[in-house]
Amino acid sequence: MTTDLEHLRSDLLASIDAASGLDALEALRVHALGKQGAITGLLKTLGGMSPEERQEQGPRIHGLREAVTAALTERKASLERLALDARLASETLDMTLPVDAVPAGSVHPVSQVMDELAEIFADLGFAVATGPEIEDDWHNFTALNIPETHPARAMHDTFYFPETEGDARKMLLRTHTSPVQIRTMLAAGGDKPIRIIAPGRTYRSDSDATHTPMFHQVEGLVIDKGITLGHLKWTLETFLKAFFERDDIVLRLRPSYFPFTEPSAEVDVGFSVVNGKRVIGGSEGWMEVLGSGMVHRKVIEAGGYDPDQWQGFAFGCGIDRLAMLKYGMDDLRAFFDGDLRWLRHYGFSALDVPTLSGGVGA
Ligand code: 2NM
Repeated sequence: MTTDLEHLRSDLLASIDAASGLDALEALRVHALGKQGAITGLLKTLGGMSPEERQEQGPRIHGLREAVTAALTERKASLERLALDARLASETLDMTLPVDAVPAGSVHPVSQVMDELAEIFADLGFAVATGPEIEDDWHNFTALNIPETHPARAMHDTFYFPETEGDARKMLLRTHTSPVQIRTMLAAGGDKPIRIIAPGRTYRSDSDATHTPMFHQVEGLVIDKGITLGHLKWTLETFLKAFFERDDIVLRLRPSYFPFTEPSAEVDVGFSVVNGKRVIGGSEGWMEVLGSGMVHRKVIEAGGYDPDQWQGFAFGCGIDRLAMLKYGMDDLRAFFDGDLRWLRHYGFSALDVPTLSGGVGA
């Protein structure tokens, strides 16, 4: 019996040591300690022994079980270590591989322009703010001085969600990024200045050669004490010069109407004609590119600020249109077709990070 146990022990320990993998090791565990296992069988014989015999064999069999259990645990850990090492060795990435060996995707012009906007406005002290695309009508309309009966609500061709039980709020796809400005003001708590741009997707039920149901907008908001139209005009002029990378940018502010600003101004920019195409800069004609104005006191109030102390200006424009003007694309619908030939032609390299020193359209 003693030599049988010794044999079993040395056989099992040798097999465990030699186990080639985790599956082989598991098979050994079942062979030794499973329901029908050799050691399990030995443990069962203890019941039929005389007390003296049990006193002698018990510790031996239990000792064997413990030794085999420990060997299994140790071998399992070392096999797992080996497997991990092998995986790490096979999954290494060669960081020195030249990037042109990798098939290149490209950055969509809309993404490129968004990066350029963030870069230019960061230089003027603006942070980028974002918010939900699914909004409620308070943040999208009411807070922006567009009440239920206001014709602008109808003008926005809003995509509404079906009403859900238990939710008094009307939910919709935001028709502009302005709700982000409201959320930013409310989060700021009414006692500190704000400088943000809010770029992102917006939605209106409108589809023709110059409108897609989803389009991209950027809006800007400055809230501070003593803000005037002069700040607005300088900011937009500085932005447009940086964005179009020309110094001969001429602005014309034309009185207009938006419910959320008072006074409101449409911003026209001078263009010239090069090879039959309009390009921004010069003064052969005017092109409307932005809407803007001084934030309406009701909107300042809805944002949790005291309009007798805090003023602000805001502006908005279409990113898709900005991209078309800057990069000479003339079909808006091609933007969202996902045609690889178009993307290869108009896309930007992921490595061309826009910087002011290198040119934002580098
Ligand atoms: C525009 C034109 C004029 C605008 C106003 C606001 C807010 F939230 F501050 F009131 N955000 N954006 C604004 C003003 C947008 O887009 C054509």
